[in-house]
Amino acid sequence: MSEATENYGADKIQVLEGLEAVRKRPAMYIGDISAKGLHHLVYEVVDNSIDEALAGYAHNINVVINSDDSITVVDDGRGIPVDMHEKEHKSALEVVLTVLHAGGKFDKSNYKVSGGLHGVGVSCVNALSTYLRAEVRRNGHRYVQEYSCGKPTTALRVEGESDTTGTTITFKPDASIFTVTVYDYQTLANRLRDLAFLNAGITLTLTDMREVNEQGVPRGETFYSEKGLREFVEYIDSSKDSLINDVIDLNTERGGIPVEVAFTYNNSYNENIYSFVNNINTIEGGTHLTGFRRGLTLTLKKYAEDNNLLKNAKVEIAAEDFREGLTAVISVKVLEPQFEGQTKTKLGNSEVMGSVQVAVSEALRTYLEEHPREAKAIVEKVVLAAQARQAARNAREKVLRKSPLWSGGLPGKLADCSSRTAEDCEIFLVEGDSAGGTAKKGRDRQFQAILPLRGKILNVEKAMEHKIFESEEITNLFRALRVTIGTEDDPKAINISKLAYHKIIIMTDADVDGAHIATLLMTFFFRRMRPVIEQGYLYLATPPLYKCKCGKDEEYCWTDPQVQRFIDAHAGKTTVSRYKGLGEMSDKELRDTTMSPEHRILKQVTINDAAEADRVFSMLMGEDVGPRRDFIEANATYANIDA
Ligand code: 0RA
Repeated sequence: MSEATENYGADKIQVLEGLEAVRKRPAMYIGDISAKGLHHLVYEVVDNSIDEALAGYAHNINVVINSDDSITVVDDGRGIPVDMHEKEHKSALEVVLTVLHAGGKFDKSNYKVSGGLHGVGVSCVNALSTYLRAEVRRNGHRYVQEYSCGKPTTALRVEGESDTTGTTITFKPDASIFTVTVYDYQTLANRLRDLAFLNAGITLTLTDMREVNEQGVPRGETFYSEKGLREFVEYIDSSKDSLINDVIDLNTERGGIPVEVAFTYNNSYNENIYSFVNNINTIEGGTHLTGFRRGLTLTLKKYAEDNNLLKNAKVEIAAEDFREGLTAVISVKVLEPQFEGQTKTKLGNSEVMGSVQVAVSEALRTYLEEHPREAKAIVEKVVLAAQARQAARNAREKVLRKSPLWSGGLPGKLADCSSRTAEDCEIFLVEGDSAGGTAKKGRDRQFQAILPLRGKILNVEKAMEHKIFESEEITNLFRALRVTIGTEDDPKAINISKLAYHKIIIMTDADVDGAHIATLLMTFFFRRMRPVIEQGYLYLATPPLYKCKCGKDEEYCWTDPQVQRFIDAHAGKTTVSRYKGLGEMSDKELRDTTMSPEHRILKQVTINDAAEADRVFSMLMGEDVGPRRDFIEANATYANIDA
């Protein structure tokens, strides 16, 4: 191709079009424009620094949430090159920041294995930010360039000297694009913690300048792991009762694919496997997960048979029995990953399956041979799981014979709505019969259904499988939602295809008991109906805490500053009454504040980090009181709980 001026012009237009396209259809590049996409911008920038660390050059990555909700990411790598890029007639830095997918162009070493979910690069972050400032420390200088909406607003300039190297990117997400522009500390902390475990030896810090204490110290944390996945597994299981007091781990390369795995067994009934490809959480699993499962099952089975440990089992052992109480983290690095599935988080590369299976089989076989006591404990747990599965099947069949879930038999306490279009329908799970009665009067019966729940539901974190089918509150819940559980080959399989409501709203009192009931219900959905959460159907209602009154003027308030604003805005005598229970409200008040779509505030329950959610639920619902109290105290100011 010739380098004629028209061509140069055409090139330039194409470059502009690239980033314009990102601004026009941001969701195509970063997934969505809600809180998820907003946080994704940070991951995109951090991933570039992680790559620099994996290449062996950066050791520290600092993320700062600035007081205006802009973000600064600092690393101590080599610094993004600033020399002129011949074809583009601009600096390499500018190409990285303004050309889509430009990241790979410079890296001859092929080290780029980390990468955001969409792997779109830092140019997308630039396109979606009203302001971006890049500082590069390199060649003894400190270079700076600024941008707005993806376009440079200044030339690259030397601001001073530097005796260190590295890159600092500050960006302010465009509020005209994102529906949410406030960063959530915990969401970023969870991701940085994962990254620290997944990339042993790198130090990551998070600092929140929006929350500075009286001593002038901002909220913050440092994440560092020396042993990587082994410590990740220990962290996830920290509130669980361990079965073997050991983490089995491996870090190897098979068929050119780096494979890292760590796993252990605890005394719970849950299977807990987290898998990552190039540091991306593959929520839908894929070939690496299948390889792990096969390696685990075949190796354990062979060991048990060879050592004559199954002779007293008297039940058939299924693949899932080998995974009860298992906690595992799998991390592979794949050069050209193929992502499939609904959310593009399922690894498709078939060659990965064998690599993981062989690596796991070898490491596990060695472990079992060298640890006969632990091996025996694991096999005994597997046999117990098989027996419990059989008992659960019997209990389920007994319940279903009495009143089949599929017969359309709805629980007597359910006040159903008239619409049959699930997308339009809502069900309120209400604490107590009295609040249930108020809610029935206050609802719009066209699309709102009410199911009152008596007191505290079964804690599924501690209960055995068969207890779940014997609990009336829980079977009522399954029936009301029209969700069925268990098939011939998978007793835990959940079928939500006939789910009658696309909003399931937990409505409890704004006090400690209410919070406990909401947590029990969330635990239940998390452990037993996770697809309901994953598809965005689970919500928490937020009843107001106060009612302010001055003459005829009335206002419901949720926070102290809101109350103060009401008082400040009214010259006369104002009365502030405090609502504690839903039962204290009239049906009209409950409708106007908490139930009607026009006025209510619903909080959607999401799982942005399943490993952290698992750890928190195990801790909140487990036996150990100490960590639970610490957690509630640490989070009381962030949650709206009236403790
Ligand atoms: C390509 C080449 C080189 C550095 C980087 C990329 C780089 C990118 C980012 C993004 C954030 N932090 C970063 N640090 C480095 C260096 C090539 C060389 O020095 O030879």
